[in-house]
Parts: sequence; C-alpha cells; structure tokens
Amino acid sequence: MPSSAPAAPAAAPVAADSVTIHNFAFGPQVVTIKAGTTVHWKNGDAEAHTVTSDSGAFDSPVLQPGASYSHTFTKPGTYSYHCTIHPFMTGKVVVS
Ligand SMILES: [Cu+2]
Repeated sequence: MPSSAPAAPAAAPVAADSVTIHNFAFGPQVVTIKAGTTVHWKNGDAEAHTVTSDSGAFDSPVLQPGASYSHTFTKPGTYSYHCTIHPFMTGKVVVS
C-alpha cells in the first residue's frame, strides 16, 4: 500500500446526526457532532453497505437496502469509517 494516497476532494463538514447512504456514498460525508450524540445511518441505496470504523471503534452489520444503524459517540475525536463491501466509500464523524 502506498503511504500517501492521492488527496480526495475535501468535503465540507456538516453539523448533523444523520447520514444517508445513497449512490455509493455517505452523505454528508463529514458530520460534526458533540460528544454524547447518536449518529444514525440509513441505507437509501438498492445495494447492501456497511458502516465500519477504520479503527474498530464501531462496525455495523451488513445493512440491506432500507436498513439503519446507529452509534453513540462518547469521546471527542475524528472517526473515519468506510464500507467493507465498497472500500472506496468513506466518511468521517468529527466529535467535539
Ligand atoms: Cu457499500
């Protein structure tokens, strides 16, 4: 694996606690929340996806179309995540 991947276009962080999976992307891609907030993901695609922390902090089961997943973030930090089925799908939760 190369140590530096090409920079992805910077996504503007959005203060939100819900993320919709649509068209093989997490939207908003970057959400900002306060510690103690529960973030809800909903799969609005016709494909199965997962919400999987890069660091193992959280991991959804396979979310079939229409399925939801939530995780409560108790500690400040930046949590990157991806879809294990489609690793090009990435998102971030920034907890303050
Ligand atoms: Cu996926």
